[in-house]
Amino acid sequence: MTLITVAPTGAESSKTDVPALPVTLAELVGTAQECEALGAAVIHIHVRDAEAKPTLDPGLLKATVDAVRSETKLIVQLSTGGAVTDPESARLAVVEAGADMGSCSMGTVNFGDDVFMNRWEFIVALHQKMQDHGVVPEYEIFDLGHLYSLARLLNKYGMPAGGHVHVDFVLGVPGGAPGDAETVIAMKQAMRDLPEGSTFSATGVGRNTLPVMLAALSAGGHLRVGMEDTLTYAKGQPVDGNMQLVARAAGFARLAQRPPLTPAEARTMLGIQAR
Ligand code: KMH
Ligand code: ZN
Repeated sequence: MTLITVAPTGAESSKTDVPALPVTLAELVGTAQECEALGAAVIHIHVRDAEAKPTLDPGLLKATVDAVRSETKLIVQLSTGGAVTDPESARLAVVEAGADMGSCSMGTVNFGDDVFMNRWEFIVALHQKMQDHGVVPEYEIFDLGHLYSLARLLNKYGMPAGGHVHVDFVLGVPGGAPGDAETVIAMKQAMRDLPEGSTFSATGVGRNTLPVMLAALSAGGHLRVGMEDTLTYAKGQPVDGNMQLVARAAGFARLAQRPPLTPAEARTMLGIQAR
């Protein structure tokens, strides 16, 4: 069975450049419903403000969690990564918005021309705050060393809420690990220091999406897809919407005889309490 996470918006693309990007609450909820119907079980959310700019405004985050909860059964995962410009204090406050899950990036990485900063002390604070609030992390892995940092984190500070470790390989970021089959396998092997039963999903940015998806499926991994990572469906063909990417992932998962997990099944796997 395959866990499909949809990351519909991200913080990097602008609505002007990408009109199909869901940026309003209504657009996000509509996308969530359609992606759930197609096989997504988790939604990784970045919120936008009235000008469609990325924001970590606590009120908007809470309203978004509530709306997606009331209209879908999806597991709601808020991004604590935000945008590269977001301060640590605002990123830590995301944990209080009432989501089921939060992302937890495991190290600093060059991010195109920017730097996505994740100091060790910040990672520890985020991990501990999620433990305190019962928020289940998805550990974001941009490079091989991030897996060794995660093993160190768990050894020193204990298991996450829910008692299950789930990581997401984000591959092909300019500055991070490449998005190819060899890297998926290398990262899977580097999970040997994590607790028994830990699971991984993988996403390839841009043109890396297909090799990473196929490698992850064949290696027993799960999938993250969406317009946060991929804006082109095929060479010269812009993505119509997140639904197209989820439908393709669900199709590949079925072909691999590992059909999509329902949100309820995904809750069991990830150690998230039923609602
Ligand atoms: N927007 C990136 C700077 C996350 O959501 O936790 C960070 C990111 C990772 O997207
Ligand atoms: Zn994100």
